[in-house]
Parts: sequence; C-alpha cells; structure tokens
Amino acid sequence: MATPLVGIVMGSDSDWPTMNPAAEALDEFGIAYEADVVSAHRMPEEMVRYGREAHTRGLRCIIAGAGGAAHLPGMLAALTPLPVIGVPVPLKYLDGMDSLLSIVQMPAGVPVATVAIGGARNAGLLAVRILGASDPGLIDKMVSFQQNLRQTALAKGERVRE
Ligand code: RP5
Repeated sequence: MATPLVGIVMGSDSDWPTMNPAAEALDEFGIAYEADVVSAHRMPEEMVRYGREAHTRGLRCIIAGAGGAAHLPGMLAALTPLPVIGVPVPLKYLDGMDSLLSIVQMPAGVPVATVAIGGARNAGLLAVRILGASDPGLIDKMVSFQQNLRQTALAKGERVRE
C-alpha cells in the first residue's frame, strides 16, 4: 500500500456520501489517500492529534468536510501547515448555507480553500492540482483531463445544434 498523500476527513460517517466523490477523483488520478471520521466537536482530542501529525505522516493535503456548525476544516487549518480544502456538507436544514458560512469565513492567516456546497469532486481535483505543482506526471494527467472536459463540452454543443 502506498503512503497516503491526501487525508479525507469528515465530521461524521453520515458525511461520506457527500465526500466520496473526492475519493473517486483521487482514484482517477492514482493518488493514495486515507479517509477518516474526525469530529471537531465529538472527538476534539483526536482532531488536534490529526491536525498536528498529518504532515509528519507524509500527508501533503487535507480535504475536510463537515455539515452544520462545520468547524472541522478551519480547526485543522489552524493546526496543520498543510493546505486544507473545505467541503461544506449540506444537511436537512438551511441547504448547506450554514456549512458554507462556517467554513469560508476564515480569519486572515489561516486559509481554507473552500469549494461549493457538496463540491467534494472539485475538492479532490484541487488536491490533484496542488500535488501536481511538484509532480510533472500528475500535471500531464491533469492536462489530459482538461482536454477531455473540453471535448465533452464541445460534443454537447454539437448535440444542441443538431
Ligand atoms: C457534523 O454534524 C457532521 O459533519 C455532520 O455533517 C453533522 C451530522 O452528524 P451526524 O449527527 O449525522 O453524526 O458535525
């Protein structure tokens, strides 16, 4: 098993259906990752340990998702020197706006790269780009991916014109 480069963490296992597309994106690019539940509110000691140790374990990026009072991404960003990508998980009420606002309004000095509500696939793709900045092979894969996106969009235009 390759050492995980990306840590996917979430506040509850109920977040996994929303977060799984991040894992799928990493799989598409052959990037090793780990996935864990690390609740900021229910298991704060474990959250602190995760944030302090992540970079020492070989992780290069953290994708953190939570819903409601979504403090996990911001707290991890306070604890780790690694880039943190925040995924607002939509819950039953407020359509995920609570999660978004909890994650996106970070104080200066403690960045979280926040994706759209439920935007875990983009979180995975952003992690690929972060890793690709120091991995030419990965950048080549991203260029191919973007070319495929373009071809798919062009084909949709052709179908509309037919
Ligand atoms: C948050 O509370 C979690 O990230 C999850 O989105 C939400 C609900 O958790 P469960 O009650 O389903 O465990 O901390």
